[in-house]
Amino acid sequence: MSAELKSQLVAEAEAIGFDLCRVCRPDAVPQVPAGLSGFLEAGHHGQMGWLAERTHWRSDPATLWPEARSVIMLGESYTPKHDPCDVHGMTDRGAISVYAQNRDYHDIVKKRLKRLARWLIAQTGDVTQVKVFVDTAPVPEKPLGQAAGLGWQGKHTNLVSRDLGSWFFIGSVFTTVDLPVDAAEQDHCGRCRACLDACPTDAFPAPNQIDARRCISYLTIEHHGPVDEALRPLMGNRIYGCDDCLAACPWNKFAVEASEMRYHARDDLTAPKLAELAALDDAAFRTFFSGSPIKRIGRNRFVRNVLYAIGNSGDMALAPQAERLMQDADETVSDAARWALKRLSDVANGQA
Ligand code: B12
Ligand code: SF4
Ligand code: SF4
Repeated sequence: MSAELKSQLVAEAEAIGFDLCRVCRPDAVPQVPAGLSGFLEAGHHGQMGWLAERTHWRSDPATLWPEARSVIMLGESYTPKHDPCDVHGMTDRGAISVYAQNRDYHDIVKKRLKRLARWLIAQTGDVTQVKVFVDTAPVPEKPLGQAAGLGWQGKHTNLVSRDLGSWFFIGSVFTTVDLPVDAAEQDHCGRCRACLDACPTDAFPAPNQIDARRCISYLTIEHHGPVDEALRPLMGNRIYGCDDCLAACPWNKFAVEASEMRYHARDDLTAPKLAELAALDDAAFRTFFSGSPIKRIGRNRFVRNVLYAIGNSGDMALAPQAERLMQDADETVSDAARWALKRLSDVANGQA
């Protein structure tokens, strides 16, 4: 296929709203099987059992769809206007990670991927086949993104781009069209270790490796049931996801604010009041987080997270919220409420 189609594709991706568009072959990531099996054998996936399923596809995208000839890798910036770590000092407020402060990116990126896929079919004829993926499929998005040259897997394990820093989502279009490929990106971390040092829970056993069981993003979003008591104090006021390792990366200084307004923070989600969040019942939770990725974790897990933050706040004015939830019908919520009250009183008595 012609280089002309490729350059039209890149222009179309940009017109649709993507910031990066590059191409690799489906078999361009031979290192993934060893990395994935090391991660799984060490148990670093915790309760994310789905990562240990369909590993033949997650390890080798060429087997996911053998007819595919090219993988178009797309990057979409969500660089915030504000410093996401500012809220950590506001102990009566909760910290929600940047990607979740407004609309769910899965919906936005998927629509754009489908538009690009339709455009490709229109250019190349009905014989062209496409499949689009963002996040939820067994596709090793970061290694494929590096192979196509979107960025490199930094020591925090996510892709870093020289232009977009750490703040971008990844999507892919697998296609039967044989497109010219781009060069892979090289590692530009050098001796930097800012992300490793910034992690509040020491979740990196080594550079480029993460133990998700210690990661606040995993603990607040994926982990069900009570969180290990030793980790709760380290979570601070982070109630959904975590950005500390991303925010620490010096490459972010080249990132410009995202042009997609639906990623910029809702006013009521930049520093929401813990007292108000703890009061949400099921119906109010679903209304408040309509269209947000946070809705997916449900009221109980969310309120559990809010209670850990209340426990860490050192603010006795929040004690009545925890007291009220000690009788909650959900056992994980009532456990979190008891823990929060004890921690508040321990801190007040100088015992923590
Ligand atoms: C599972 C998952 C998580 C888990 C596990 C995180 C992880 N790093 O794997 C949890 C819940 C913790 C998580 C958190 C976050 N996630 Co997430 N997550 C995923 C998901 C669904 C799968 C990732 C995966 O396959 N992990 C398994 C491990 C084994 O894969 P890996 O990280 O590529 O690991 C490789 C290296 O460790 C390497 N390796 C192993 N040993 C060694 C040794 C050396 C020396 C080297 C060089 C390499 C190496 O081999 C492995 C295989 O290639 C992807 C979407 C997708 N389908 O890919 C999104 C994805 C990675 N997440 C994303 C985001 C945005 C986040 C958060 C920032 C959200 C937040 N703010 O809370 C955090 C960041 C935390 C972090 N530092 O990673 C984005 C990242 C975008 C980007 N620019 O890279 C993705 C791509 C979703 C998307 N479509 O945009 N996530
Ligand atoms: S997201 Fe937060 S807890 Fe997870 S590895 Fe990064 S800094 Fe550590
Ligand atoms: S903070 Fe430093 S080590 Fe971490 S990803 Fe960025 S450049 Fe690499």
